[in-house]
Amino acid sequence: MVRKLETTPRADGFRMPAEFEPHTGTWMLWPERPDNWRLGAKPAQHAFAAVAAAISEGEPVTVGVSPRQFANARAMLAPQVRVVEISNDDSWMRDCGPTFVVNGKGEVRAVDWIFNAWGGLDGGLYFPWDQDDLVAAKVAEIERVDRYRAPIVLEGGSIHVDGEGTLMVTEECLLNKNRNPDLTREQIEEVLANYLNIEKIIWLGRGVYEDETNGHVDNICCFIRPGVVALTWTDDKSDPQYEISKDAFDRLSATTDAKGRKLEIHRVHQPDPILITAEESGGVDVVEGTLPREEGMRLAASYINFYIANGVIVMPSFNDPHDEPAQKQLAALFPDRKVIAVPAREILLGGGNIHCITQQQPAPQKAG
Ligand code: KQY
Repeated sequence: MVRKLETTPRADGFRMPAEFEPHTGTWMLWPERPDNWRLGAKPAQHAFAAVAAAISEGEPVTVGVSPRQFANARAMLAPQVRVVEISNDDSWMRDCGPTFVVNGKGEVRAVDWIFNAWGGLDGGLYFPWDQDDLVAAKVAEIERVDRYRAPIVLEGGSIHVDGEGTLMVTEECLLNKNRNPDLTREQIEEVLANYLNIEKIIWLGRGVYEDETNGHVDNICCFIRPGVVALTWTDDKSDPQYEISKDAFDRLSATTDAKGRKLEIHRVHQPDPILITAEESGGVDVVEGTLPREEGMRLAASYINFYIANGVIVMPSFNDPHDEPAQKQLAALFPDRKVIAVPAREILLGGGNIHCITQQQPAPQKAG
């Protein structure tokens, strides 16, 4: 039996492990909605399939697919990728999927946050989102893991943990009035402490410039290992991203993590500004209530939106001069993993990137 639990992970001795800890596998969803993905999502589907194939070099991958797209996804995805039917409103498993938690006794559970499509009726990205909000529960059922339904609106892309008690978030997202308008910062912190079992929260200010998620942390900064972070950066002081990244750098420099360590900060230079072309804009269906994709809009491109899997790092590339230096930098930061760059412009055009479309299922852990 899969239980819906009324306690909290902290009370039960569970914690969210870091992404760089061992995984059982990765979950993804399959893109199809034509008001977010151009040309009926076909170019995005090829990009998602390339991401799934790259991750599957290191661990099992499961892709949830609507009934309409099951046969097509099965045909397009590599044979080693498992395909299961999961209805959804769009394909952002990081955000609507479960946050898995583990204890030291070999048990894994799921945290199922309330999902409101990045802001509900106050700036959210589409309506309705009821199928997305069921995804975490469905994954928990498939995996036969017990589930906590957390009492706040939150997306997985808005949190990063180091696995040793530290959580990193942005004020722009977590304190946005379109997520939990009735809760104070302190009340949100208490829920996070109880559901992730963390001791210390590092609050950054804003996320990447023009990020439609209201500044998810996973696009601007992430943990490489405990005590070490990577931050998106630009040397161009006239770029609006400069001030945002500088503020994050200053906050990170001034703080310590849950274990009292000063952070080692690695700056990863962003790609040159990426704008939506007329052709790309013209390929997206116009639907009222969905964020428009207009020619000339700047996309929130960042190399930080990479995914850490067993043995591999899957990073976005943009056909940009900064691609190669970023790949070399990640290879140096993760000497024991193979860094695979996947062309990701088609994912970026949908509003996120590789980290946003993936969700790790950690391996069970036994202490001692
Ligand atoms: O970046 C993400 N985590 C999700 C972006 C959602 C975009 C919806 N159009």
